[in-house]
Amino acid sequence: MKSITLIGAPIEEGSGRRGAAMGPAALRIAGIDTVLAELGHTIHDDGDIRPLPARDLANHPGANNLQTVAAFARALNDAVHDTARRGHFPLILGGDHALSMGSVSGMARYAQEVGRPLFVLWLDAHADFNSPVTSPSGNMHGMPVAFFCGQAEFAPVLPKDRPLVDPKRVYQVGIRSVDEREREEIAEHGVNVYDMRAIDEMGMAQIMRKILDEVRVSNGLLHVSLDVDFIDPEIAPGVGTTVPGGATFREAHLIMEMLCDSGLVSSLDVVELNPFLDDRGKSARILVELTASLFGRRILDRPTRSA
Ligand code: HAR
Ligand code: MN
Ligand code: MN
Ligand code: MN
Repeated sequence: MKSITLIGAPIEEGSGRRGAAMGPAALRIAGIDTVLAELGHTIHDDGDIRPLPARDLANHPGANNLQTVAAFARALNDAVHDTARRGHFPLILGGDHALSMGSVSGMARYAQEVGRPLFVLWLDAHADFNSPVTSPSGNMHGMPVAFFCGQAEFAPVLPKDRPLVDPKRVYQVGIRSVDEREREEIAEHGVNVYDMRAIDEMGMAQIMRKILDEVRVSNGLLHVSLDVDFIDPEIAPGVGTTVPGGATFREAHLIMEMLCDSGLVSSLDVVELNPFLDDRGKSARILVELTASLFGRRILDRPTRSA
């Protein structure tokens, strides 16, 4: 059983619209703490994080709301790192995906301290590998992966000498919307991308076994970042950037159960939920269900068959 610390990150300034700041509240209302407690875990809810002002940063034409985004990144970088060091599992309730600039950087710091490599499983329709130079929108929720890999160093958001994530240890699954220049960046830096076609051709189980094997042989930590738009918008409409053709309910559950069985997951972000766009709490409830599966809820008392 785990000690899980919930960290709310009500940020919406990284996305181009309002609403994601209500995400942490919606996840709590959907019962994320109760569900995890019922599975036998100990839950600590640290409430919503207080962003530290980032008035030292100048406005940047290619990075919308930089000061606010940086404020959340700084606060989360510290909170997630401290949580992991206390031996707790950080569960970050978003908030738009720009928050992963901070959460993943905090875990990278922790991983370095314990001498283990950090892997990232990025479940998303988008690659989020833009920088202020390549981004077509300037929205920073499209930039966190480039940021924590050290490929978007345009302003001192976090210390330059912080531990970075090796892009070759980033595994993206569910991808179906990538910008022109983002595509080149991903290829250049060796990010592992399993797009929807790969899922259709290989099947989710085979992809997950490959990824989990890589983490296991390296004795790595695995940070999971779950963007609502990874899931098909028919079943999870509560997100600002829906892309058709997403993961099914069954595929998403399979991932979570395999992650649980692996015992490798060190930290989790649940991001991009926009309750203002949701259909009667449907998306919030699905996210809570998926989180429960990652933390041990299962239908039958048997592990997923391997190989
Ligand atoms: N790639 C587009 C951009 O940079 C859209 C990014 C949208 N990102 C998210 N998170 N919603 O995955 O503007
Ligand atoms: Mn995303
Ligand atoms: Mn997305
Ligand atoms: Mn580059």
